[in-house]
Amino acid sequence: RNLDYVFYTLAGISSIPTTLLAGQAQPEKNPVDKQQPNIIMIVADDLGYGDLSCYGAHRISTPGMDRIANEGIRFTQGFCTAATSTPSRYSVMTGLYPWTNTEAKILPGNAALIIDTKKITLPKLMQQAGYATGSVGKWHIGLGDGNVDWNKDVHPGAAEIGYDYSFIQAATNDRVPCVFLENGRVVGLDPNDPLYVDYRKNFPGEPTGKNNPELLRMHPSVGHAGSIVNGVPRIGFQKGGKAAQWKDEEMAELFLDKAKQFVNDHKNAPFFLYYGLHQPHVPRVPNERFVGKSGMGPRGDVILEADWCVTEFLNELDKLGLAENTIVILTSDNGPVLDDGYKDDAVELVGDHKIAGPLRGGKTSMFDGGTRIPFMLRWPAAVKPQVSDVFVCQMDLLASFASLLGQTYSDKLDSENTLDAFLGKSKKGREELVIEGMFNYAYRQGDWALIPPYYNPYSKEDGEFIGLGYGYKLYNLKKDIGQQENLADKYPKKLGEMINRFEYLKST
Ligand code: NG6
Ligand code: CA
Repeated sequence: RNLDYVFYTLAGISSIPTTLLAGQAQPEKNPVDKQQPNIIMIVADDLGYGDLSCYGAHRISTPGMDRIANEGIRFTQGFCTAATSTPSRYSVMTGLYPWTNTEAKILPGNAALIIDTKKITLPKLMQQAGYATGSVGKWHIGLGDGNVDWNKDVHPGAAEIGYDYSFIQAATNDRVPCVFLENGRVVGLDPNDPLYVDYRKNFPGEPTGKNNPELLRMHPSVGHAGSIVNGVPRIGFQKGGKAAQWKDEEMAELFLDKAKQFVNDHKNAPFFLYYGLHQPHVPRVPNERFVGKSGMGPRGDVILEADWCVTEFLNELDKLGLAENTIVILTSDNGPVLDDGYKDDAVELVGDHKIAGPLRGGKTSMFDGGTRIPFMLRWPAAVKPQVSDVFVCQMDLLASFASLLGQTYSDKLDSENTLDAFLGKSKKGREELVIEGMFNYAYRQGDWALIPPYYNPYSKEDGEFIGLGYGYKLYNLKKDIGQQENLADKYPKKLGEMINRFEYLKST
């Protein structure tokens, strides 16, 4: 592997110092295609733009994640497509906008796989390029056909969309089934104690968060009234499968071990790993080693735990000699939130920590806090450390990696090839993006953001945080990163153009 050559090529330097080529064969026409770096995508769950010290947090220190930023590119305008998990992850996997599939909304744990197994996906693209592919951690894009028997093989799932190996949680930390699936099979299930899952009604005689608060060690603030697993009430009901139930406080290390194992198993061939950290999504139950460590309660503690996982994982790449030619991306599936349904002191102890940094809103929001997320990429062999303010989106990784690996596909996707922006050698990223909030869509074009009128009679706060309300909102992000000054009346022409374009994009 001729890494120096790749570096100069990617940096756009066409004349290569001859010293670098001394004693080496002349590089072929397109050496980047042959380069085949390993690719790892670490996607945290609900991690905010302001949650990392490299993005300006000062009450919390995240040296593990910061290392990726310091040794690679930190994007200040990196976006996901949606302010909640399922639609956001759907876009990463498929390269499609979330509205291309009406099922791409926050899924229950027994929802069917929402990805068309006949179409190209990010992991399939990697397989096509000869990569071994693996998925570890949070999943949340559905499993099975909608009528799953959890005591048998669960298909279609990760394998059918392109993962050779998978060790995953079906949905979220707070949704049943609270078990792991390895290659489509529930791990550690005792055949004499079958597992049943239902989202409509409880199983007779089973305790729930609603009826048995005395059994809880963490209490809900809203919802989360279903089955109790590991002392924590969840969404939905499950029965049986006791031996397979997860322990929240062991989950981080377990996912880390599986991620490390996958890398070890494939250290001699190119691989793609999608590593879904489960933090800081609720319920926030850190390992005891992190309890109280942040001074901000469980939400801060689990961020430190996640950061430790990243540190350990990067150390493993060092140990295996893989760091140099491995692309590591770290990002989040949507913006941050404090109270997301459990009384875990997130609001009380946050102090002056700004979970979304200078951005307005957070998870579920049409303001930037919902979809502008931590986004960094490290590839020592080819990418110079830098901070980039180029507008990039996770959905574009599919087309961009296709370009990097010399792959093609016949499906028409929303994913755009912005490879040069991802690698820090171009200032040209995305020009526009439609953004999905929990309730509706917003539109970003250049420095401008448009939030169309939507009104929710049930919530007073939605205007402040989510962006609901009467009338159009128009912001200039460059001058007003916190989206405080609505310029809709001041720039009617700009507003009209943005509305037309937004309506057009949504209708195609
Ligand atoms: C909401 C849950 C929230 C979280 C979210 C999904 C309640 C009251 N709220 O419905 O706790 O689970 O769904 O988060 O139940 S996501 O990051 O996976 O999209
Ligand atoms: Ca999430």
